[in-house]
Amino acid sequence: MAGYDIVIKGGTVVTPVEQFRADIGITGETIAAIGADLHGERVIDATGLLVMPGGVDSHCHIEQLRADGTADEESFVSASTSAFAGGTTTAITFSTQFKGCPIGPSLAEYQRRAATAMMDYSFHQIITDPTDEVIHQEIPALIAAGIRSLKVFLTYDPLHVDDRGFIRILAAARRHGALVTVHCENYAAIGWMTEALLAAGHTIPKYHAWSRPVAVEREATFRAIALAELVDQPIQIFHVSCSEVAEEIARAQARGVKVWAETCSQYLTLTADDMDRPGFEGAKFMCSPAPRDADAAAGLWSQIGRGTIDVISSDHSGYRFAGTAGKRSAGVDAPFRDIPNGVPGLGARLALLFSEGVSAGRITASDFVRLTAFNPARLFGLQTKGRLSPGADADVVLWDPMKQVTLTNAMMQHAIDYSPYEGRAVTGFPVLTLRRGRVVMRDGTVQAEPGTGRFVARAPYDFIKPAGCLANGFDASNFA
Ligand code: DUC
Ligand code: ZN
Ligand code: ZN
Repeated sequence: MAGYDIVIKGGTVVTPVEQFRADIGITGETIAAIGADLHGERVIDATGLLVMPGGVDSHCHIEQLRADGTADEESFVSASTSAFAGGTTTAITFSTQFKGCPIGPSLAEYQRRAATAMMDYSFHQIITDPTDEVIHQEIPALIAAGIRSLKVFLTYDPLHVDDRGFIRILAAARRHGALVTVHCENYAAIGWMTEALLAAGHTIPKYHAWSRPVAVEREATFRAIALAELVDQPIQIFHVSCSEVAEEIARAQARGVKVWAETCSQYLTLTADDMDRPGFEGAKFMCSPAPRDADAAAGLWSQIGRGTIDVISSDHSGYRFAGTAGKRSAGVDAPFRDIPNGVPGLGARLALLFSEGVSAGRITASDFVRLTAFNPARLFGLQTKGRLSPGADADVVLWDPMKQVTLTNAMMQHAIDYSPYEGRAVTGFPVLTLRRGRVVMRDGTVQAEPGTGRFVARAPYDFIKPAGCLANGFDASNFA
Protein backbone atom coordinates (compact mmCIF):
# COMPACT_ATOMS: atom_id res chain seq x y z
CA MET A 1 0.00 0.00 0.00
CA ALA A 2 1.27 3.49 -0.81
CA GLY A 3 2.42 5.42 2.17
CA TYR A 4 5.41 6.90 3.85
CA ASP A 5 9.11 6.17 3.45
CA ILE A 6 9.27 4.98 7.05
CA VAL A 7 6.57 4.17 9.57
CA ILE A 8 7.40 3.84 13.26
CA LYS A 9 4.72 1.42 14.36
CA GLY A 10 3.06 0.45 17.59
CA GLY A 11 4.90 2.68 20.03
CA THR A 12 3.72 5.18 22.64
CA VAL A 13 4.24 8.68 21.30
CA VAL A 14 5.31 11.17 23.98
CA THR A 15 4.58 14.86 23.41
CA PRO A 16 5.21 17.69 25.87
CA VAL A 17 1.66 17.30 27.15
CA GLU A 18 0.50 13.72 26.66
CA GLN A 19 1.26 10.14 25.67
CA PHE A 20 -0.78 8.06 23.23
CA ARG A 21 -0.47 5.00 21.03
CA ALA A 22 0.11 6.02 17.40
CA ASP A 23 2.24 5.38 14.36
CA ILE A 24 4.55 8.02 12.91
CA GLY A 25 4.89 8.41 9.15
CA ILE A 26 8.12 9.90 7.81
CA THR A 27 8.63 11.21 4.30
CA GLY A 28 12.21 12.05 3.42
CA GLU A 29 13.63 14.01 6.37
CA THR A 30 10.32 15.14 7.80
CA ILE A 31 7.50 13.85 9.98
CA ALA A 32 4.51 13.65 7.65
CA ALA A 33 1.79 12.16 9.84
CA ILE A 34 0.93 10.81 13.27
CA GLY A 35 -2.04 8.47 13.39
CA ALA A 36 -3.39 4.96 13.43
CA ASP A 37 -2.56 2.20 10.92
CA LEU A 38 -0.06 4.12 8.82
CA HIS A 39 1.72 2.23 6.05
CA GLY A 40 5.20 2.68 4.77
CA GLU A 41 7.90 1.23 2.60
CA ARG A 42 9.89 0.46 5.72
CA VAL A 43 8.52 -0.31 9.16
CA ILE A 44 10.31 0.19 12.46
CA ASP A 45 8.65 -1.81 15.21
CA ALA A 46 8.27 0.27 18.37
CA THR A 47 6.10 -2.13 20.36
CA GLY A 48 6.69 -1.59 24.07
CA LEU A 49 8.81 1.50 23.44
CA LEU A 50 8.37 5.22 24.00
CA VAL A 51 8.68 7.32 20.84
CA MET A 52 10.12 10.74 21.69
CA PRO A 53 11.75 13.64 19.85
CA GLY A 54 15.52 13.31 19.57
CA GLY A 55 17.20 15.17 22.42
CA VAL A 56 18.23 18.79 21.95
CA ASP A 57 21.27 19.60 24.08
CA SER A 58 21.48 23.38 24.10
CA HIS A 59 24.80 23.64 25.99
CA CYS A 60 27.78 21.66 24.68
CA HIS A 61 31.44 22.63 24.40
CA ILE A 62 32.64 20.69 21.38
CA GLU A 63 35.97 21.09 19.62
CA GLN A 64 36.08 24.49 21.28
CA LEU A 65 39.01 26.53 20.00
CA ARG A 66 41.77 27.67 22.31
CA ALA A 67 43.72 30.89 21.94
CA ASP A 68 46.83 28.95 20.77
CA GLY A 69 44.93 27.61 17.74
CA THR A 70 44.39 24.09 19.13
CA ALA A 71 40.97 22.75 20.06
CA ASP A 72 39.36 20.68 22.80
CA GLU A 73 39.68 16.94 22.31
CA GLU A 74 36.02 16.17 21.74
CA SER A 75 35.57 16.57 18.00
CA PHE A 76 32.32 17.14 16.17
CA VAL A 77 32.56 13.55 14.91
CA SER A 78 33.12 11.94 18.33
CA ALA A 79 30.54 14.23 19.96
CA SER A 80 27.96 13.34 17.29
CA THR A 81 28.61 9.64 17.87
CA SER A 82 28.11 10.09 21.60
CA ALA A 83 24.99 12.19 21.05
CA PHE A 84 23.37 9.58 18.79
CA ALA A 85 24.28 6.76 21.18
CA GLY A 86 22.51 8.65 23.95
CA GLY A 87 19.43 9.67 21.93
CA THR A 88 20.38 13.29 21.21
CA THR A 89 20.18 14.58 17.64
CA THR A 90 20.85 18.33 17.91
CA ALA A 91 23.35 20.35 19.96
CA ILE A 92 24.14 24.01 20.36
CA THR A 93 27.89 24.50 20.74
CA PHE A 94 30.16 27.47 21.38
CA SER A 95 32.15 29.68 19.08
CA THR A 96 34.65 31.71 21.11
CA GLN A 97 35.89 35.25 20.61
CA PHE A 98 39.41 35.70 21.95
CA LYS A 99 40.21 38.89 23.84
CA GLY A 100 41.87 41.44 21.60
CA CYS A 101 40.70 39.64 18.45
CA PRO A 102 37.72 40.03 16.14
CA ILE A 103 35.05 37.31 16.04
CA GLY A 104 35.17 36.65 12.28
CA PRO A 105 38.30 34.47 11.91
CA SER A 106 37.61 32.22 14.92
CA LEU A 107 33.97 31.81 13.90
CA ALA A 108 35.04 30.85 10.37
CA GLU A 109 37.46 28.25 11.73
CA TYR A 110 34.80 26.91 14.05
CA GLN A 111 32.29 26.64 11.20
CA ARG A 112 34.89 24.72 9.20
CA ARG A 113 35.33 22.21 12.01
CA ALA A 114 31.58 21.92 12.69
CA ALA A 115 30.99 20.98 9.06
CA THR A 116 32.26 17.48 9.97
CA ALA A 117 29.36 16.89 12.40
CA MET A 118 26.79 14.15 11.97
CA MET A 119 24.27 15.64 14.40
CA ASP A 120 22.53 18.90 13.58
CA TYR A 121 23.98 21.92 15.35
CA SER A 122 23.86 25.61 15.96
CA PHE A 123 26.16 28.00 17.83
CA HIS A 124 26.15 30.31 20.79
CA GLN A 125 28.73 33.06 20.21
CA ILE A 126 30.87 33.77 23.30
CA ILE A 127 31.67 37.47 23.53
CA THR A 128 34.77 38.27 25.57
CA ASP A 129 35.74 41.66 24.21
CA PRO A 130 32.81 43.93 23.31
CA THR A 131 34.72 46.53 21.30
CA ASP A 132 32.89 49.03 19.07
CA GLU A 133 33.66 46.85 16.04
CA VAL A 134 32.24 43.77 17.77
CA ILE A 135 29.15 45.57 19.04
CA HIS A 136 28.29 47.49 15.87
CA GLN A 137 29.48 45.21 13.09
CA GLU A 138 30.24 41.66 14.14
CA ILE A 139 27.30 40.96 16.47
CA PRO A 140 24.70 42.25 13.97
CA ALA A 141 26.35 40.19 11.21
CA LEU A 142 26.43 36.92 13.11
CA ILE A 143 22.85 37.37 14.32
CA ALA A 144 21.77 37.99 10.73
CA ALA A 145 23.53 34.73 9.82
CA GLY A 146 21.26 32.84 12.22
CA ILE A 147 23.44 32.70 15.35
CA ARG A 148 20.77 34.11 17.61
CA SER A 149 22.35 33.57 21.03
CA LEU A 150 25.34 35.16 22.72
CA LYS A 151 27.13 33.86 25.79
CA VAL A 152 28.70 36.05 28.43
CA PHE A 153 30.97 34.82 31.22
CA LEU A 154 30.84 36.92 34.37
CA THR A 155 33.88 34.99 35.63
CA TYR A 156 36.85 32.97 34.24
CA ASP A 157 40.13 34.34 33.02
CA PRO A 158 40.47 35.24 30.20
CA LEU A 159 36.81 35.10 29.19
CA HIS A 160 35.02 37.28 31.71
CA VAL A 161 33.46 40.63 30.89
CA ASP A 162 32.78 43.43 33.34
CA ASP A 163 29.34 44.91 34.00
CA ARG A 164 29.72 47.73 31.46
CA GLY A 165 30.75 45.22 28.78
CA PHE A 166 27.84 42.98 29.71
CA ILE A 167 25.40 45.90 29.39
CA ARG A 168 26.79 46.73 25.93
CA ILE A 169 26.27 43.11 24.85
CA LEU A 170 22.72 43.06 26.24
CA ALA A 171 21.92 46.26 24.35
CA ALA A 172 23.36 44.90 21.09
CA ALA A 173 21.29 41.73 21.48
CA ARG A 174 18.19 43.83 22.10
CA ARG A 175 18.77 45.92 18.98
CA HIS A 176 19.36 42.95 16.69
CA GLY A 177 17.28 40.16 18.20
CA ALA A 178 19.22 37.49 20.10
CA LEU A 179 18.98 35.70 23.43
CA VAL A 180 21.85 36.33 25.86
CA THR A 181 22.99 33.38 27.96
CA VAL A 182 25.03 34.00 31.08
CA HIS A 183 27.58 32.12 33.18
CA CYS A 184 26.83 33.59 36.61
CA GLU A 185 29.63 33.54 39.18
CA ASN A 186 31.37 36.51 40.81
CA TYR A 187 34.85 36.95 39.33
CA ALA A 188 36.42 38.95 42.18
CA ALA A 189 34.98 36.71 44.89
CA ILE A 190 36.31 33.53 43.26
CA GLY A 191 39.72 35.14 42.76
CA TRP A 192 39.88 36.18 46.42
CA MET A 193 38.71 32.83 47.78
CA THR A 194 41.06 30.92 45.48
CA GLU A 195 44.11 32.90 46.54
CA ALA A 196 43.19 32.50 50.21
CA LEU A 197 42.72 28.74 49.87
CA LEU A 198 45.98 28.26 47.98
CA ALA A 199 47.86 30.42 50.49
CA ALA A 200 46.55 28.13 53.24
CA GLY A 201 47.84 25.09 51.34
CA HIS A 202 44.41 23.91 50.25
CA THR A 203 45.20 22.82 46.72
CA ILE A 204 43.46 19.48 46.04
CA PRO A 205 40.37 19.22 43.78
CA LYS A 206 37.82 19.33 46.59
CA TYR A 207 38.75 22.97 47.25
CA HIS A 208 37.41 23.90 43.83
CA ALA A 209 33.94 23.80 45.42
CA TRP A 210 35.14 25.83 48.40
CA SER A 211 36.45 28.55 46.09
CA ARG A 212 32.98 29.21 44.61
CA PRO A 213 30.23 28.66 47.16
CA VAL A 214 26.55 29.32 46.50
CA ALA A 215 26.75 33.04 47.41
CA VAL A 216 29.15 33.60 44.50
CA GLU A 217 26.64 32.17 42.02
CA ARG A 218 23.62 33.77 43.66
CA GLU A 219 25.15 37.26 43.60
CA ALA A 220 26.09 37.05 39.93
CA THR A 221 22.67 35.68 39.02
CA PHE A 222 20.96 38.55 40.83
CA ARG A 223 23.25 41.05 39.06
CA ALA A 224 22.80 39.48 35.61
CA ILE A 225 19.03 39.64 36.01
CA ALA A 226 19.11 43.24 37.27
CA LEU A 227 21.22 44.38 34.33
CA ALA A 228 19.07 42.47 31.83
CA GLU A 229 16.05 44.16 33.41
CA LEU A 230 17.72 47.56 33.04
CA VAL A 231 18.22 46.98 29.32
CA ASP A 232 14.95 45.00 28.93
CA GLN A 233 16.73 42.13 27.21
CA PRO A 234 15.70 38.45 27.53
CA ILE A 235 18.34 36.16 29.07
CA GLN A 236 18.88 32.54 30.02
CA ILE A 237 20.85 31.75 33.18
CA PHE A 238 23.06 28.78 32.43
CA HIS A 239 23.83 25.84 34.72
CA VAL A 240 21.85 26.74 37.85
CA SER A 241 23.36 24.57 40.58
CA CYS A 242 20.92 24.94 43.48
CA SER A 243 17.60 26.20 44.71
CA GLU A 244 18.92 29.46 46.21
CA VAL A 245 19.99 30.56 42.72
CA ALA A 246 16.73 29.37 41.20
CA GLU A 247 14.88 31.49 43.79
CA GLU A 248 16.54 34.63 42.38
CA ILE A 249 15.25 33.65 38.98
CA ALA A 250 11.77 32.74 40.23
CA ARG A 251 11.44 36.19 41.83
CA ALA A 252 12.34 37.89 38.56
CA GLN A 253 10.03 35.64 36.54
CA ALA A 254 7.19 36.52 38.93
CA ARG A 255 7.62 40.23 38.18
CA GLY A 256 7.57 39.62 34.44
CA VAL A 257 11.26 39.63 33.55
CA LYS A 258 12.05 37.46 30.52
CA VAL A 259 14.58 35.23 32.25
CA TRP A 260 14.80 31.47 31.82
CA ALA A 261 16.87 28.91 33.66
CA GLU A 262 18.86 25.87 32.69
CA THR A 263 20.33 23.25 34.96
CA CYS A 264 22.50 20.31 33.91
CA SER A 265 22.57 16.59 34.59
CA GLN A 266 25.63 16.90 36.84
CA TYR A 267 23.85 19.15 39.36
CA LEU A 268 21.15 16.51 39.74
CA THR A 269 23.48 13.53 40.02
CA LEU A 270 26.93 14.58 41.34
CA THR A 271 27.92 16.33 44.57
CA ALA A 272 30.94 18.20 45.92
CA ASP A 273 31.92 14.97 47.72
CA ASP A 274 32.79 13.50 44.32
CA MET A 275 35.63 16.04 44.11
CA ASP A 276 36.94 14.68 47.41
CA ARG A 277 37.85 11.26 46.02
CA PRO A 278 41.39 10.03 46.67
CA GLY A 279 44.36 11.44 44.80
CA PHE A 280 43.62 13.32 41.61
CA GLU A 281 40.34 11.40 40.98
CA GLY A 282 38.31 14.36 42.17
CA ALA A 283 39.42 16.31 39.08
CA LYS A 284 37.13 14.10 37.00
CA PHE A 285 34.13 15.78 38.63
CA MET A 286 35.29 19.39 38.56
CA CYS A 287 33.04 21.81 36.75
CA SER A 288 31.71 25.30 37.32
CA PRO A 289 29.52 26.13 39.08
CA ALA A 290 30.57 23.30 41.37
CA PRO A 291 28.16 20.46 42.16
CA ARG A 292 26.71 21.05 45.66
CA ASP A 293 25.08 18.36 47.85
CA ALA A 294 22.12 15.97 47.84
CA ASP A 295 19.82 18.67 49.29
CA ALA A 296 20.74 21.00 46.44
CA ALA A 297 19.80 18.34 43.90
CA ALA A 298 16.47 17.80 45.68
CA GLY A 299 15.92 21.57 45.60
CA LEU A 300 16.58 21.63 41.86
CA TRP A 301 14.01 18.90 41.26
CA SER A 302 11.48 20.94 43.15
CA GLN A 303 12.34 24.07 41.10
CA ILE A 304 11.92 21.97 37.96
CA GLY A 305 8.50 20.94 39.26
CA ARG A 306 7.55 24.59 39.84
CA GLY A 307 8.62 25.51 36.31
CA THR A 308 11.42 27.90 37.33
CA ILE A 309 13.93 25.72 35.49
CA ASP A 310 12.74 24.59 32.10
CA VAL A 311 15.83 23.28 30.30
CA ILE A 312 18.22 20.49 31.31
CA SER A 313 21.40 20.35 29.26
CA SER A 314 24.73 18.57 29.74
CA ASP A 315 27.25 21.48 29.61
CA HIS A 316 29.32 18.77 27.95
CA SER A 317 32.94 19.82 28.33
CA GLY A 318 35.26 16.87 28.19
CA TYR A 319 38.92 16.71 29.16
CA ARG A 320 40.85 13.47 29.12
CA PHE A 321 42.08 12.19 32.47
CA ALA A 322 45.16 10.30 31.28
CA GLY A 323 48.08 12.00 29.56
CA THR A 324 49.10 15.62 29.76
CA ALA A 325 46.64 17.38 27.46
CA GLY A 326 43.41 17.29 29.50
CA LYS A 327 42.76 17.45 33.23
CA ARG A 328 46.52 17.19 33.84
CA SER A 329 47.51 19.91 31.38
CA ALA A 330 48.93 22.00 34.25
CA GLY A 331 50.75 19.05 35.80
CA VAL A 332 50.07 15.81 37.62
CA ASP A 333 48.95 17.22 40.96
CA ALA A 334 48.19 20.74 39.82
CA PRO A 335 46.36 23.00 42.28
CA PHE A 336 42.59 23.08 41.70
CA ARG A 337 42.85 26.60 40.21
CA ASP A 338 44.78 25.26 37.22
CA ILE A 339 42.75 22.13 36.42
CA PRO A 340 40.45 22.57 33.41
CA ASN A 341 36.78 22.75 34.41
CA GLY A 342 34.18 20.58 32.79
CA VAL A 343 32.60 17.13 32.71
CA PRO A 344 31.49 15.07 29.71
CA GLY A 345 27.75 14.40 29.66
CA LEU A 346 26.36 14.58 26.13
CA GLY A 347 25.96 10.81 25.83
CA ALA A 348 24.73 10.24 29.39
CA ARG A 349 22.34 13.20 29.79
CA LEU A 350 19.11 11.58 28.65
CA ALA A 351 19.62 8.23 30.37
CA LEU A 352 20.51 9.95 33.65
CA LEU A 353 17.50 12.24 33.52
CA PHE A 354 15.06 9.58 32.44
CA SER A 355 16.22 7.32 35.25
CA GLU A 356 16.44 9.96 38.00
CA GLY A 357 13.37 11.79 36.71
CA VAL A 358 10.82 9.49 35.08
CA SER A 359 11.79 6.08 36.47
CA ALA A 360 12.21 7.56 39.96
CA GLY A 361 8.75 9.14 39.73
CA ARG A 362 9.88 12.77 39.98
CA ILE A 363 8.62 13.83 36.54
CA THR A 364 6.48 12.37 33.76
CA ALA A 365 7.72 11.27 30.36
CA SER A 366 6.07 14.39 28.92
CA ASP A 367 8.04 16.56 31.37
CA PHE A 368 11.18 14.74 30.23
CA VAL A 369 10.44 15.58 26.58
CA ARG A 370 9.75 19.19 27.48
CA LEU A 371 12.93 19.63 29.54
CA THR A 372 15.35 17.87 27.23
CA ALA A 373 14.03 18.55 23.71
CA PHE A 374 10.95 20.74 23.31
CA ASN A 375 11.91 23.65 25.59
CA PRO A 376 15.53 23.98 24.48
CA ALA A 377 14.41 23.98 20.84
CA ARG A 378 11.68 26.54 21.49
CA LEU A 379 13.80 28.85 23.67
CA PHE A 380 16.63 28.96 21.17
CA GLY A 381 14.47 29.25 18.07
CA LEU A 382 15.18 25.81 16.57
CA GLN A 383 11.80 25.78 14.86
CA THR A 384 11.88 22.30 13.33
CA LYS A 385 13.47 20.52 16.29
CA GLY A 386 12.36 19.00 19.59
CA ARG A 387 8.83 17.97 18.66
CA LEU A 388 6.99 15.14 17.00
CA SER A 389 4.46 16.83 14.75
CA PRO A 390 3.84 17.00 11.01
CA GLY A 391 6.38 19.32 9.40
CA ALA A 392 9.05 18.83 12.08
CA ASP A 393 12.39 17.20 11.30
CA ALA A 394 12.15 13.43 11.75
CA ASP A 395 14.54 13.41 14.72
CA VAL A 396 13.24 10.59 16.86
CA VAL A 397 14.46 8.40 19.68
CA LEU A 398 12.90 5.04 20.55
CA TRP A 399 13.25 4.48 24.25
CA ASP A 400 12.94 1.31 26.30
CA PRO A 401 11.60 2.58 29.63
CA MET A 402 12.28 -0.72 31.43
CA LYS A 403 15.80 -1.40 30.20
CA GLN A 404 18.30 -1.58 33.05
CA VAL A 405 21.81 -0.54 32.20
CA THR A 406 25.00 0.08 34.14
CA LEU A 407 26.71 3.03 32.50
CA THR A 408 30.29 2.66 31.34
CA ASN A 409 32.61 5.04 29.59
CA ALA A 410 32.67 2.77 26.52
CA MET A 411 28.92 3.27 26.11
CA MET A 412 29.42 7.02 25.87
CA GLN A 413 31.40 6.61 22.63
CA HIS A 414 33.03 10.01 23.11
CA ALA A 415 36.71 10.95 22.82
CA ILE A 416 37.11 11.29 26.58
CA ASP A 417 38.72 8.45 28.55
CA TYR A 418 36.36 8.53 31.50
CA SER A 419 32.77 9.20 32.44
CA PRO A 420 31.80 10.72 35.79
CA TYR A 421 28.83 8.34 35.66
CA GLU A 422 30.83 5.10 35.35
CA GLY A 423 29.10 2.27 37.19
CA ARG A 424 25.82 4.13 37.71
CA ALA A 425 22.71 1.98 37.28
CA VAL A 426 19.92 3.52 35.21
CA THR A 427 16.44 2.36 34.27
CA GLY A 428 15.38 3.39 30.78
CA PHE A 429 17.68 3.59 27.77
CA PRO A 430 17.62 4.63 24.10
CA VAL A 431 17.54 1.75 21.61
CA LEU A 432 17.23 3.55 18.26
CA THR A 433 17.90 7.09 17.06
CA LEU A 434 16.77 8.70 13.82
CA ARG A 435 18.25 11.96 12.58
CA ARG A 436 16.11 13.56 9.89
CA GLY A 437 14.62 10.22 8.88
CA ARG A 438 17.86 8.25 8.93
CA VAL A 439 18.58 5.52 11.45
CA VAL A 440 21.86 6.63 13.00
CA MET A 441 21.92 4.40 16.09
CA ARG A 442 20.49 0.95 16.73
CA ASP A 443 21.18 -0.89 20.00
CA GLY A 444 24.24 1.22 20.67
CA THR A 445 25.79 0.91 17.21
CA VAL A 446 26.16 4.31 15.57
CA GLN A 447 26.27 4.61 11.81
CA ALA A 448 26.53 8.01 10.17
CA GLU A 449 28.97 9.75 7.86
CA PRO A 450 30.92 12.79 8.99
CA GLY A 451 29.57 15.92 7.36
CA THR A 452 25.94 14.83 7.23
CA GLY A 453 24.96 17.06 10.16
CA ARG A 454 23.42 20.39 9.31
CA PHE A 455 23.87 23.89 10.67
CA VAL A 456 20.50 25.20 11.82
CA ALA A 457 20.20 28.93 11.21
CA ARG A 458 17.74 30.56 13.59
CA ALA A 459 15.24 33.21 12.44
CA PRO A 460 13.75 35.84 14.78
CA TYR A 461 11.22 34.37 17.26
CA ASP A 462 8.99 35.56 20.08
CA PHE A 463 11.11 34.64 23.12
CA ILE A 464 13.83 37.11 22.16
CA LYS A 465 11.47 40.07 21.88
CA PRO A 466 11.98 42.51 24.76
CA ALA A 467 9.24 42.53 27.41
CA GLY A 468 8.65 46.25 26.80
CA CYS A 469 9.35 47.24 30.43
CA LEU A 470 11.86 50.08 30.68
CA ALA A 471 12.53 52.20 33.74
CA ASN A 472 11.00 55.64 33.08
CA GLY A 473 10.11 54.40 29.60
CA PHE A 474 13.55 55.52 28.39
CA ASP A 475 15.24 53.20 25.89
CA ALA A 476 19.02 53.55 26.30
CA SER A 477 19.82 50.53 24.14
CA ASN A 478 20.67 52.63 21.08
CA PHE A 479 23.45 54.31 23.07
CA ALA A 480 26.72 52.51 22.43
N1 DUC B 1 31.77 25.38 33.14
C1 DUC B 1 31.50 26.17 32.09
O1 DUC B 1 30.95 27.24 32.25
N2 DUC B 1 31.89 25.80 30.88
C2 DUC B 1 32.55 24.62 30.61
C3 DUC B 1 32.78 23.75 31.72
C4 DUC B 1 32.37 24.21 33.02
O2 DUC B 1 32.57 23.55 34.00
ZN1 ZN C 1 29.26 28.46 31.79
ZN1 ZN D 1 29.40 25.67 29.54
